[in-house]
Amino acid sequence: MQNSPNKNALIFGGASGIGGATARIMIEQGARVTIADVRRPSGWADEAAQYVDCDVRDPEQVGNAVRCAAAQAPLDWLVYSTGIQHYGSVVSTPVEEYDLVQSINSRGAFLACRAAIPEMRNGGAIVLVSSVQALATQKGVAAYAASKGTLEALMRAMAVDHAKDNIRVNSVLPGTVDTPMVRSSAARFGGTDGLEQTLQQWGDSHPLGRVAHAEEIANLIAFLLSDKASFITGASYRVDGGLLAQLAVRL
Ligand code: BMA
Repeated sequence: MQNSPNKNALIFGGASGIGGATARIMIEQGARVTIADVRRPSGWADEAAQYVDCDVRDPEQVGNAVRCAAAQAPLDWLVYSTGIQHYGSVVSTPVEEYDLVQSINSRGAFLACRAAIPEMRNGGAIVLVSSVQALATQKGVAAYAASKGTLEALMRAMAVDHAKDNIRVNSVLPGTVDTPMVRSSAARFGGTDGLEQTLQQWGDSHPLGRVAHAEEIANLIAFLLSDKASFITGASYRVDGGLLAQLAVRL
């Protein structure tokens, strides 16, 4: 499906998970794809995408990733899908851990957009991968929820500031998705043996009765980036299997 042959895309966190699924779709569409991540994608994207080693905590490395992506053509699409999850309340979260979650989940998005927007010389589109936890949350994820709330506010601010540059900025709010991040969380709670069972339990809390596949989020990201979404900016979209539509009250 070569319907975006001339697009130049940069995906932070594009080696796996939601970012990885997004990279695959873009490659299939014929876009030029750069993946910025701390680890190489395993196998599939080796030839199809340019890989840049990038720790999003470091402005230099983020700037380098943007420079590599924009070296041959202006940037059209930016996806920020880098994220980690830590558990704890405000009281039990060590300050260093709070800072770490913020710097990877939201400060990195600030750095990425700060470097990338000036390279979107023909306009473009940005999608930030947030979470339903920007809107409603569960116990013990204070730092993570705060970082995702920050992403939402950042998304709106950039949409307003850069509409004049013909740059659209939106976010997606996934529920529970089968990604390496969620699998490592599930292993923490269910142990390696109970991992699948824990994932299923988490899936059960979504009205559709399962966790999402990363592609189901990536499809929305691809739409929001595409010209089909040309009048959409400053908006966030839940992809959560009905999770936030449901009250916990049981009849
Ligand atoms: C995601 C992650 C998952 C969680 C889901 C729904 O962003 O935090 O671990 O299951 O939200 O709360």
